[in-house]
Amino acid sequence: GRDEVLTNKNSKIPIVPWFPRDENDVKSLGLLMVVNEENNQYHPQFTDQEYRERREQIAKISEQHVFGQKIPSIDYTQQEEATWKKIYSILREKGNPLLAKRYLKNLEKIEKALGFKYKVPQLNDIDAYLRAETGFRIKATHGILSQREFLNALAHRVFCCTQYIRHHAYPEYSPEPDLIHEVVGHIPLFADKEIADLSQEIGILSCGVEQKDLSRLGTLYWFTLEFGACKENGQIKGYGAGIASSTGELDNFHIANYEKFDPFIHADRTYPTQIVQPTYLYCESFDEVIQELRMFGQSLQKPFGLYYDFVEKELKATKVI
Ligand code: NLE
Ligand code: FE2
Repeated sequence: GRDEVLTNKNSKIPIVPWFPRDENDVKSLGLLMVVNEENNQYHPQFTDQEYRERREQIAKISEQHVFGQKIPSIDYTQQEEATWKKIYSILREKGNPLLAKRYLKNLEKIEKALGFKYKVPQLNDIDAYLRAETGFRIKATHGILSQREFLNALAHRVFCCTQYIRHHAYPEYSPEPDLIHEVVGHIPLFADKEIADLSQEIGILSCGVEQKDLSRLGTLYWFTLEFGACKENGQIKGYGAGIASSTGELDNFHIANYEKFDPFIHADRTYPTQIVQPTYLYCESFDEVIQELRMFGQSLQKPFGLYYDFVEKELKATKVI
């Protein structure tokens, strides 16, 4: 049975950290949220009290979303609508020459379907779009999650997604994920079948893994799906969500350093989370990104293998040592 995989039969002590096994477990994700202590003290997003109150108001609504039920709509203010419109059009303009084709192609498709140019999209509509395209689903959350929860959710093809919008006075760069980052950055990637599958694979690897390897997986997620680049016709293009969602990051992308991605080296590298990236890691092609991450995944030691059962919608163990 289920418990035997997770617990030592004699002692009933879990042999691996808890992870969501089924749809019901997914509902409880987001409760461990840890506050990022590195928060940039000078950014208006953390210093403006009026902004903080509005952010909390939306975060409360998101927190109450029960996975599987309709995601609550947010009545965005005129100022929030204006921030979205302004930054969206700049992102499109600056992103076009710098971002990977497979990202741009998906963004254009969603943009048309959901009218990104004209208004702030609602998560419930995006959820419906993603479900139809790749079977990815959205769970609304109130802020940045622990690495474990965020990655574990991916194992169930669930993307935990914030709904508040970055500060209007400095929309070029948000020091924490916000709706613009999630929607403009991540959604086009989850709408891509291969990237959706890769995300789920990383998620499955993260389930039950010990803390050190979890943090290495989180770092690799950062250097690929958040800030990764790959060559396209000999030129390095960005495909990571954090590049695509920030005009500050796009401006930096021209002048930053590039290094060839090697998961066995870069899994232990540190990176800034409150300022633009000093270095972007690239692969020769997107296929190479997938291959490299798979190779790394195979090197991880876990007491059992896991696969996702699409019919029963739960994770099942393959081998128990
Ligand atoms: N720095 C990103 C942006 O401005 O869109 C958000 C945080 C990404 C981890
Ligand atoms: Fe992100």
